[in-house]
Amino acid sequence: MRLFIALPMSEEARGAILAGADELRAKIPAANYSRAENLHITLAFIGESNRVDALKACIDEVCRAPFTVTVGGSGRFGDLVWAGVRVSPPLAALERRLRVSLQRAGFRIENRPFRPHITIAREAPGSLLPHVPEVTMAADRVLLMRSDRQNGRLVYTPVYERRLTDA
Ligand code: 2AM
Repeated sequence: MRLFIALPMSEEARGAILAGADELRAKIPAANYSRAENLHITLAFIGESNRVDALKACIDEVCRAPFTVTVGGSGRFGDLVWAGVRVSPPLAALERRLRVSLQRAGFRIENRPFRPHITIAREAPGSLLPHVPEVTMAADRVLLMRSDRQNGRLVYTPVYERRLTDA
């Protein structure tokens, strides 16, 4: 199965991003918009794997105290439009611990710089960007997600959830 590890959105952050998506949809209706329930921040892309227990162990090993994440603003990777995520020290540290742990466990994780984002739309040509208000949310859960294409739609299903706790 196709897997990735992500932080979920708070409802307030989801609302801010959907407002940006609606603004963009009015101008670029033909783009491929992320469904509301699919919005997330990817921490690590695993790709095809069935090593779920090893992935759970990596997640358990790297999760520490909860922190906050600020989302807002927007940008593009070509035709992909994203909402921004501020890179704070605890977010960068979590991503780095996770990458190291996954690589040690034998997963092939690319060493590209971490550019956290929330994909709003794919196949959105041009240079228009939506306004996405700034929202600060709690990062208190890490999810192992499975990605499937069902009838042409991307469906993400949580496989494992780990809470970030002070304990
Ligand atoms: P994207 O939204 O910028 O495409 C599930 O595919 C998640 O993993 C998406 O958030 C996707 O980012 C991210 N991802 C990172 N690297 C990927 C890759 N090589 N192929 C597919 N998705 C990738």
